[in-house]
Parts: sequence; structure tokens; C-alpha cells
Amino acid sequence: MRETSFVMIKPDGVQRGLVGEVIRRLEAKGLRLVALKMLRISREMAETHYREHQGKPFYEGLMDFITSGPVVAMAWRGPKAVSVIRKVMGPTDPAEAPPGTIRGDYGLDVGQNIVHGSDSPESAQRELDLFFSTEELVDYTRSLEPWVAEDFK
Ligand code: DAT
Ligand code: MG
Repeated sequence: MRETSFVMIKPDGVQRGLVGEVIRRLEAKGLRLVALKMLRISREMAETHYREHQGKPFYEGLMDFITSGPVVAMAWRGPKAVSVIRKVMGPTDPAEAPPGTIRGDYGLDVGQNIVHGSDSPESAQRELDLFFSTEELVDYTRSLEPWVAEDFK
């Protein structure tokens, strides 16, 4: 079933020059980029985005890190987009992430794992609403999509 997921290139991804590489991998996978913007997120926005981690030992460090520099926020659409993107990213800890995944190929520290991707369609909706207005999501069709899978439309 077609889904839209929220993806964010974190401050480390931006500082390390991996913006193009992350976009390249998602684009080449066949997903459709429907929104993109660069921003520096506020503490308030960081708290809302990562509210399920409040109180955990790494929470304050996560707040400091995610607000430390610009991020690139995106919406990607496609069949099973949420789980497909999690597979392209790899597991949370880059040291455990297999080669061939973004985190497995470019990361080593769990606190600096380059990219965020929603973990369920429900989180995706909540995160997309936090970062984008409805008008900022631009839908269109890539030329081969009508011939691939019915559920991409
Ligand atoms: P994911 O980003 O794979 O969804 P998560 O939601 O469990 O992972 O955690 C959110 C972020 O918090 C994660 O990308 C990096 C940071 N984090 C998670 N566990 C951590 C830990 N044990 N130490 C330091 N940072 C951690
Ligand atoms: Mg998460």
C-alpha cells in the first residue's frame, strides 16, 4: 500500500556532506520525493519530534545534537515507504548496521546516525504534520510508475 514517510538528514549528515548521498539512495530505490526543506529545528520542535524518548539517558544529548545545526527534512512516497526507508537506512546503531545501508556504510556512533526515518505510518503522519503544511507536499508521477505497481498510484 502506498505510504508517505518523513525523513530527516540530521546535523551530522549535513556537516559530513552526505545530503546528496542520502537523497541519491532513496531516489534510486524508486521512492518519490514529495517535499524537501532545510531548517534549524528549535528545542520545542525537537521535544515534540522525539517525545517518546523523554526521560531516557540519551535524551538531553539528543536534544543538544539535533538542534546543533541545520537539518534537511523530506517527505518520500511509495509502496510500503515507511518500512522500505527503514531498511535503506539500517538499524539505529551504525556499528551494528550492515554494509549496504546508509548507517552501515557511513556511521559508527549511535548518537550520530546520519538520518531519521519514521518507524510506523502513524509516526510518519505525526512527523509530517510537525514539519510540513499540506501545501508543501507536492504530488506527481514519475514516468515509469504507471507501469510498475498498481499500489504506487
Ligand atoms: P531510530 O532513529 O532508529 O528510530 P530511536 O527512535 O530508538 O532510533 O532513537 C532516536 C535517536 O536517538 C537515534 O536515532 C539516536 C538516538 N539514540 C537512540 N538510542 C541511543 C543510545 N543508546 N545512545 C545515544 N543515542 C541514542
Ligand atoms: Mg525512532
